Amino acid sequence: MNMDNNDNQNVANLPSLPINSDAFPISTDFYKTAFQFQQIMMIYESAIKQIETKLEILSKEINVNKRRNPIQNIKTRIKSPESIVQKLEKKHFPVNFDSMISNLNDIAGVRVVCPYISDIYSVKEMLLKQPDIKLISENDYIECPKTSGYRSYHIVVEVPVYLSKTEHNVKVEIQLRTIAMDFWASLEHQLHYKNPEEVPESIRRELFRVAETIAMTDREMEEIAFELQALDN
Ligand code: 0O2
Repeated sequence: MNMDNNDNQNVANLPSLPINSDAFPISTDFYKTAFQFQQIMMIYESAIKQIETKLEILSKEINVNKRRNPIQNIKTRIKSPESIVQKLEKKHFPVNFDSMISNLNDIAGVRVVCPYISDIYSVKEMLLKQPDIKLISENDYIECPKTSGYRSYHIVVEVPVYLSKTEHNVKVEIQLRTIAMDFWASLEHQLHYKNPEEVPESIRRELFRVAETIAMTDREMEEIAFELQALDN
């Protein structure tokens, strides 16, 4: 297959962009900034990969040894440029790369969904035991849920990323939750998390009540799992 021919065809088929190139000149500064941003994001993506692989290995090991999965699924995301700027502005930090790196802990995000509450704590312990993982902060929103009813275990860790010539300690925010907590948080996030002031108090109370019901169900499911485990032993 001739790659050049295909490339030419793609270029010919590109729709014309609704941009006036005189009004938006692509300067050398733009290229430098875009390149720098790309480099930084590549490092954050690598850090996410490291954490994801560590979690997958732990899950595999438990699956082989104990025939069960302590991790239901892992989702990862890099914060969008728009969200980065919004968060820096909201927190009154300067909007530049240095400020972004030192002030934001969740540019790289990993969400770990576990079947049971006890899995959250054991996965977290196993991960934090690893010598190249440094704990920066932790918030137990399971023991102390947020006023919204939100439950999850949050940790911010630093993991080394080795490039060809440099080494970087990169912050990654890890949110660990059960399937039930994830169900609630995902729907609640869509419903109103970004604009809480628009949500009537009655609906907030209702969402809080549902979060409590879900938390109770989580505990009951875990008790059933323990009882069944005891039967096996
Ligand atoms: P998104 O779109 O999910 O990324 P900070 O992270 O700096 O704002 P803090 O207090 O350290 O501040 O963070 P916190 O509250 O420990 O964790 C923030 C993240 O937790 C949020 O990220 C959400 O993902 C999640 N979260 C916190 N509270 C709620 C809640 O009430 N409902 C839901 N659904 N999610 C929540 P972002 O960046 O705000 O949003």
